[in-house]
Amino acid sequence: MKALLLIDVQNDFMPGGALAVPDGDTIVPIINKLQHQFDLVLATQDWHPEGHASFASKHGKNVYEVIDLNGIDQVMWPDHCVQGSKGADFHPELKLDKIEAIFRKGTNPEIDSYSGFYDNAHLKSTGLSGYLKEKGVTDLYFAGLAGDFCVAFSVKDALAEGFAAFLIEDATRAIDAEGFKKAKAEIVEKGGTILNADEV
Ligand code: VGL
Ligand code: ZN
Repeated sequence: MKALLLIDVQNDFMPGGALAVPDGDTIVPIINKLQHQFDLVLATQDWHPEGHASFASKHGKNVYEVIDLNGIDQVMWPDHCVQGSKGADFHPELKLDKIEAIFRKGTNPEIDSYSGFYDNAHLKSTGLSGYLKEKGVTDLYFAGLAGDFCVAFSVKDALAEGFAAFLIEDATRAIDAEGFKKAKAEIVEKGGTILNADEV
């Protein structure tokens, strides 16, 4: 059974948003067209409390600086996807009618969570893996933002959880091209597949 997991298709990751991914909005029509090809469509939502530990403003740091946060490298992000804010909403054009469940992440104020499965220290599960297994999902397809962060981390966790994982490259955009290239190589090395929407 194959499922589509939409990662963080939220206003703050769109052009004009707080943590804009270049051309992030161009994936929305592609994702909308893709949805009917899947038995199950799910989404993640980055959902941070105010003053989250990943926010540069919290530490008086410069944005995009990397700090050590409890032993883990943490990029200092602009304040983004604050719970209940307009920036945390899904893109207004994203079709929502097929999305059966939304997994929120980044809610713990002390730790970031790029993956839809686990926080960055792999301490706490969102329950996504168990949900998918109960539904009988074997093949998991990924689209959304950002390719080099939350999408890549989710794909790698999916592979580690035993799912066949497929990254739909033209239905994602990255913050940093070089980082995304590295992430894709890692995904392929771990047994994942990179493909385009017309190959789904
Ligand atoms: C993301 C940075 C911080 C993402 C979320 O969705 O890729 N990136 N929070
Ligand atoms: Zn975030």
